[in-house]
Amino acid sequence: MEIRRSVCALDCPDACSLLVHVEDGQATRLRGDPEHPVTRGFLCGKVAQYLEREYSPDRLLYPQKRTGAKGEGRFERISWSEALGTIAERLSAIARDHGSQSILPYSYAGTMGLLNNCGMDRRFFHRLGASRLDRTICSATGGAALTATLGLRYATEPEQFRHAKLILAWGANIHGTNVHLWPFIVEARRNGAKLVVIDPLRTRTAALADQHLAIHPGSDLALALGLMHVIIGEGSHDADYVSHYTNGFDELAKLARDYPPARVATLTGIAAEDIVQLAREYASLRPAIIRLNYGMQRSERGGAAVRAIAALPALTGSWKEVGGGMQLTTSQAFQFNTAALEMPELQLRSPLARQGKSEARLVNMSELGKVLTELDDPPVKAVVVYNSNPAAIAPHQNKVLRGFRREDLFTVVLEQFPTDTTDYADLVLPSTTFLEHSDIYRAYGHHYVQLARPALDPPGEARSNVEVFRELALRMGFDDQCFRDSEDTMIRSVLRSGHKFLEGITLERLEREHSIRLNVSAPGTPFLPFAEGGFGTPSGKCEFDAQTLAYTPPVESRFGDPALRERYPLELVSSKNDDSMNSTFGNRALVDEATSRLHIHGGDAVARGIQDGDRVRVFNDRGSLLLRADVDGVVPPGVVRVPSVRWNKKAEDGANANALTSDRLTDLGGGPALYSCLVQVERCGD
Ligand SMILES: Nc1nc2c(c(=O)[nH]1)N[C@H]1C(S)=C(S)[C@@H](COP(=O)(O)OP(=O)(O)OC[C@H]3O[C@@H](n4cnc5c(=O)[nH]c(N)nc54)[C@H](O)[C@@H]3O)O[C@H]1N2
Ligand SMILES: Nc1nc2c(c(=O)[nH]1)N[C@H]1C(S)=C(S)[C@@H](COP(=O)(O)OP(=O)(O)OC[C@H]3O[C@@H](n4cnc5c(=O)[nH]c(N)nc54)[C@H](O)[C@@H]3O)O[C@H]1N2
Ligand SMILES: [Mo]
Repeated sequence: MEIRRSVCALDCPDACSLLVHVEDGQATRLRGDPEHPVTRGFLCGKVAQYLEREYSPDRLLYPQKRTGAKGEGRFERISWSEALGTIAERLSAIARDHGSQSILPYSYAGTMGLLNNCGMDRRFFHRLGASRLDRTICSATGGAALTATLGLRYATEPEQFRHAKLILAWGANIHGTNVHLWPFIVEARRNGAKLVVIDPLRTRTAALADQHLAIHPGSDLALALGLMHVIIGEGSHDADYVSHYTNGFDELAKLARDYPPARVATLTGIAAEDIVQLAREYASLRPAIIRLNYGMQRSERGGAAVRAIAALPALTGSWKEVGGGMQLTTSQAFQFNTAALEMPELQLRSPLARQGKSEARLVNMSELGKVLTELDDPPVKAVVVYNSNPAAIAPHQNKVLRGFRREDLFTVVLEQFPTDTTDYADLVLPSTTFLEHSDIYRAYGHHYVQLARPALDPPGEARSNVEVFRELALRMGFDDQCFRDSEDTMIRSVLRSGHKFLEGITLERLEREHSIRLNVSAPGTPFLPFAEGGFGTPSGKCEFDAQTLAYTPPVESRFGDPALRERYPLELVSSKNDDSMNSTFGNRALVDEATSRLHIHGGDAVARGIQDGDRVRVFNDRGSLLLRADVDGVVPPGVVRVPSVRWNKKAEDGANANALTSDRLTDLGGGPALYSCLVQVERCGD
């Protein structure tokens, strides 16, 4: 038995360091590296089962071309040579006839590895002059909010949570989606810390907390302003920190005066005394830390909510304390040379240059339905999908699928599995998993750079994204040297940014050490990103910007558009399923079962004649969905939940929660307001 090393590439804050037990070339076991400071020797439920996925009989092994209608999923095997030749020919013809911007890449974070996520693919599409994709589907709203308020998407590291005395999990299902933070919280609680969860749902995390505040979806901005009302009103803010390192305090104090606890209680559904207590504890139980995750920013006012919450640690001076501050994402600390990896300047060698353009148009992935059915000048004529399953994960699914069914759309999908999206492809190319290719990894929940080499051989004829786009570039006749770069050349160039956080981190060192902490602070000392200001905003200060923070409820919410609410009185939260990863693992029966449930409150169920286990129809103007009712105390009155998302093709009605979600954008960053969604539910005979 040999132990090989790898890194979990799934789209998760934890980016775990893995040990792969291999016997006769076959992996027999996956383990979390016990020596990694954040992985700490254990894996989440889904990745512990990853070998089942790795060796699944459903894996795509060969290139295929479509033989049935779009959406039917009937294919026949072809050679790589035929597949790549056809793609090169079709893309060339489409670029010639409709302009290069009629070609659209569509990708997200199926793998977080830089080379396969945003490496050779970016170079290829830039050289082609294709439309650029604005990758907003997940974190754009929160990211834009942090940039506006803090200027840098830096965060308290997970290792410091053990020093906190108060931990707020705010729109963060830590135990479900970020379980490697949990042991640090357990340690803090052993030392007397209190854990408060602010979440509409009684998640795994909420059930394990000291206190659960079941907030109305989309009302976090009001709660943050209510906390400020109490903190500033009682003078428990840190006047010294505020005066040195922030801008706009007087306007913020004025705004907060309009949000007394009684008013905020009505807006949020949280009792006034709980709001006062939380504010007092946040200001006095020191250090206090906020683990914000992306849940709350998938709502119409999510950007302003994140801005207001990100102002709290500056208001109380919590950034000064070890175990204080806030974590939404650590991602920007990975100051890689992404320009060297992605090479946007290749657009100057594309057909765009002949039209006097230095870069292609930017197309928002969260509006894919509109993009495929309405976008003009030029319309999208070809879409190349990789690292994503848009037929399942993109909002306003019926519009998305109408787009994918267009006979005049040429669709290529690089995939490991026969997903809902591959069913619409003209050509499907089999992809390697992270256990089978080289890559370099960042994380969004810790500060370790990691390297992975292939631990296993690819099955059949699967190839990595890097290999496919390299080969396609050659077939298209792109003779630029960068399309001959090896993986190692790409890794070296991405590490060479000159930023002090990466100083001394080389491929050779990664080869020896596998995982290396960024130089965010001296070894053994905590990273305190904003202890002495140092914000990345133009002013260098934390920007409160009170004029952006007045609260209005989302259109699709209990206090939103009254006419809409009349027809669709329930708020749907289609948040993450604990034991899968977006649509990845949707082939598993257990996942399909969990993601086919509608959690509904007892009162709302009785009012509709619904009993636990009944078949129900959930619907709004955008679509309809058949599920099993689960009357189990997970949701408060007025809220329903579908753990997300299942594979449409596994369902009798061929749909999932995104048949209901809207493609309305949030207030910042162009992200999708997935969790601002009104629906109605009815009982449905068997
Ligand atoms: N098990 C598992 N882990 C995952 C994933 C997965 O699918 N499954 N997905 C990965 C990905 S892509 C991401 S981005 C991260 C996301 O990780 P999280 O952000 O933790 O995940 P979400 O489930 O989107 O949202 C977190 C919580 O926010 C709550 N929430 C929803 N609306 C509101 C609101 O208006 N206010 C408040 N306060 N809370 C609200 C939800 O009920 C949910 O419990 O997780 C990653 N990890
Ligand atoms: N209703 C609802 N919708 C949501 C969400 C929600 O909470 N609720 N969450 C949103 C969020 S936060 C996100 S991040 C998106 C996620 O949406 P996606 O990024 O589409 O994520 P997955 O559904 O996990 O699909 C990733 C696909 O990439 C493939 N893949 C993995 N590695 C590779 C590789 O190396 N090469 C290739 N070619 N393919 C690979 C996997 O097989 C998988 O099918 O969904 C969004 N949609
Ligand atoms: Mo995400």
